[in-house]
Amino acid sequence: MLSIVNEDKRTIAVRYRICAARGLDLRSGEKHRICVTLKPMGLEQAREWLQEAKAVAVLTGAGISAESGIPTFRGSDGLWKDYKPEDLATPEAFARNPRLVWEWYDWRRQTIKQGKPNAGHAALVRLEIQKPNFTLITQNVDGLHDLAGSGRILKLHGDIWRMRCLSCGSDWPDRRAPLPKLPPHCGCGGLARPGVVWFGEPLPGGMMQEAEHAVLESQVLLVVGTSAQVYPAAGLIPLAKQAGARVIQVNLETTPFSNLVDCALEGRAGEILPQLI
Ligand code: BJW
Ligand code: ZN
Repeated sequence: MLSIVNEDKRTIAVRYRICAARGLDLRSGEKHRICVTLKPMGLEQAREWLQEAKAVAVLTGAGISAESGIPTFRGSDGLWKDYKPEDLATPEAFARNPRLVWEWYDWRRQTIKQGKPNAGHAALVRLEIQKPNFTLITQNVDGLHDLAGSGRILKLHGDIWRMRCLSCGSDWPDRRAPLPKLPPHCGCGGLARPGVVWFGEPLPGGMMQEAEHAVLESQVLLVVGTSAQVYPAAGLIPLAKQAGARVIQVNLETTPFSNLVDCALEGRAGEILPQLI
């Protein structure tokens, strides 16, 4: 708590401004954030572009679900801080030790199950209703866009709530968390794997082409909460620029495309998206 005893009015005013810039509320102590009053630069312009556009594509990443309590992958609190992708998110890792990989996915399914869609997911549902031509492309496997009520979703990296049999190839939904037995098996006796896309695996058939098609016909691409480091998903951003679309990025941090996009809004998706839409 900052002390304001014996300080003149001007000093107090300056302290308020510093606290406001850091997202802190001096009156109620440092821990209370006053996010609603902070408007990122360019928000009005971005809102106008979105309002005018008839065709809009949205690309989301783990950051949109962070405010629902679901860990992201990269960054100081990300999953890759404690786990190596090559130990858990590759077909080789699964072949080596399916039980270990399933333990990680079972833990993540339990975490995700506790999360609810947030104001960012809800804003994208409103945007879908407003636009005659709208495509939601997500790298997320958590299913929160479905729970929020989004319609058609291009899930580039699959769905953690689906399973696939390595023997007969059938795939089915399963929302149990925790799973009763690890690793899970198919009715045919074959070993089941999570219905997600690991490094080195192709994306679901035809889905990337659908995503590219949507981006190419959009006037605006809204990119939310992705570090834009994983391909081919990240390639949609320069593709949109090449095709002449406006690109609006919403992220807590800068990304490799911050200088390329038309507007990079820095802040939380759950706070910025409701102001934008
Ligand atoms: C907030 C926020 C808040 C926080 N508000 N913001 C070209 C160049 C180089 C490499 C390649 C290339 N093409 C392919 C590759 C290889 C590879 C790749 O990209 N590697 C790079 C890492 C170097 N790609 C692949 O292997 C892909 N497959 C492929 O290309 O196949 C080709 C092929 C063809 C034919 C036959 C065989 C193969 C597959 C990629 C699969 C990625 N899988 C994962 C795991 C999914 C399953 C699971 O969940 O376990 O997908 S990895 C992980 O990263 C996950 C994510 O979807 C993906 C992207 O992460 P995302 O969403 O960007 O999250 P973060 O954590 O990185 O970022 C979060 C962001 O949010 C941060 O910026 C924060 O600041 C921000 N944020 N809170 C707003 N509140
Ligand atoms: Zn089977």
